[in-house]
Amino acid sequence: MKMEKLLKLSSIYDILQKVKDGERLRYDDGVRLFKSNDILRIGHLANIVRERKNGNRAYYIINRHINYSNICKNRCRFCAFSRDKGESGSYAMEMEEILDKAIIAAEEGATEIHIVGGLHPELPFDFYVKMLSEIHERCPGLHIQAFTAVEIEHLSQIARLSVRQTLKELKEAGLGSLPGGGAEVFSPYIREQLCPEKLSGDGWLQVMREAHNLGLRSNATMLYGHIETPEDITNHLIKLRELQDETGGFMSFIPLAFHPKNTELSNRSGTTAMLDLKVISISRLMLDNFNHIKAFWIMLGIKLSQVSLNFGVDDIDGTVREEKITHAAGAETPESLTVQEIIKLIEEAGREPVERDTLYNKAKRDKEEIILQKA
Ligand code: V47
Ligand code: SF4
Repeated sequence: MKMEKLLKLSSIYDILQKVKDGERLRYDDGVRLFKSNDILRIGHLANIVRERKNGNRAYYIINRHINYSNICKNRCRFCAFSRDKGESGSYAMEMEEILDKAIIAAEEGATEIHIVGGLHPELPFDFYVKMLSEIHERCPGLHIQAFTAVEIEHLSQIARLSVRQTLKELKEAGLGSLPGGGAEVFSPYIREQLCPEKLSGDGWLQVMREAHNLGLRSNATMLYGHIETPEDITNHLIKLRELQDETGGFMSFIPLAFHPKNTELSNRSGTTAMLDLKVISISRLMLDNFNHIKAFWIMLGIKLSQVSLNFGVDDIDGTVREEKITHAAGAETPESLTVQEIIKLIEEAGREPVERDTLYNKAKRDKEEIILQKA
C-alpha cells in the first residue's frame, strides 16, 4: 500500500494534516492525540514543528539551581522536598551561603542562577529583596531567574503589597525572569486533591500576566503523571496558549514528570517513556505560540531527554549543579552534568549544540574560554 494511503488509515490523519498546514489544534485534537498510541507519527509531527521553529539547534545553558529553603506552609501531596518549620530535615540557607553559591556559579562560567524554595512562613520580604540585590551587585553578569508565581503571591502577602508592586520591587532589586514552577495542573479538581493550599490555576496565570506586563519574561510548567486525565493536560496547555496569545511573555514550556517516592502518592509508579514522549510531543503541537519546549533532564532522565530532541524538544536545560526537589522524590539522575556531557548528548542526537543565555540569546564567550566543570 502506498505511504499516503497508509497515512489516511491513521485515526489521527486529520490532525496530522492540520499540523502540516500550520493550522492551530483545538481542544478535541489534543485529547484525541493523547488517546492515540501512534507515538512515532505524533513524534514525527512534533519534530516538524520543532525544526520549523528552531532548525537543528538544541539549546543548553550553564546555570546553577539554588533551593534556598524547604520550609513550606503548603505541603502539597506530591512534594517530597518540603518540611514544616522545626521538622527534622528542614533547612533555610543563610544569606552568606546563598551568595557563596551564586559567586561560585559565576566563577565557573554560569550565566544564570535559578532560585526557588518553599513558602517560608517567617522570612521577611526584605530577605528576598536583599538576596536579589546582593547577588546582582556581586555577580552582575548572572541573570537571576527566581521565585515561582506561587512564591511571588506568597511574597506579596508577606510584604502586604499588590502582586504588581511586589514584582516591581523584586525587578528593581535584580530579578531577571520567573521560572515556570507551581503551575502543576490548572484543573481546580486536581488542585483540590493534590495541593489544596496552593494558589489556584487562575491565580498562577494572573501572576504571570502581571509579570509579563512589567516586561519580566517567564517559563511555564506542568506536572504530569499523577492523577490527571488527558482532558486536564489539554486544558492546561490551552490556558497557557491563551495567555501567551495575550502577552507573548513565556519563553519555554517544561513538562515535569512526577516522581512519587517519599510523597503521599508513593504507592503510584513513576511515568513511563510512552507517557513522557506523548506529553512532550503533544505539548509541542498544542503550544504553537511557544518558541521552546524544554526537557529538564534531571526529571526526565538523561537518555530520554536525548531522545526527546527528536520528539519536539529543542532545549535540555543546563548544568544545574545542585537540585533538591526531584532528588527528594527519588530521582536517580545525577545532580549535575558537565558542559562536555551535555554537548555529547546533543551531538549524538544529531543536533547542533548552542549555548544560550536565559533569554535564548547565543551566549557570548571568548574564543579561548573553555568551561571545564567538575562532575
Ligand atoms: O513547582 C514538586 C515540581 C516544580 C515534584 O522554569 C515535582 O526553567 C516531580 O518548576 N516530582 C519546581 N516534580 C521545579 C520547576 C522547574 C524545574 C526546572 C526548570 C524550570 C524552569 C522550572 O517541581 C514544582 C512542582 O511542580 N515538583 N514535587 C515531584 N515529586
Ligand atoms: Fe511547597 Fe512547592 Fe513543595 Fe508545594 S511543591 S509543598 S508549594 S515547595
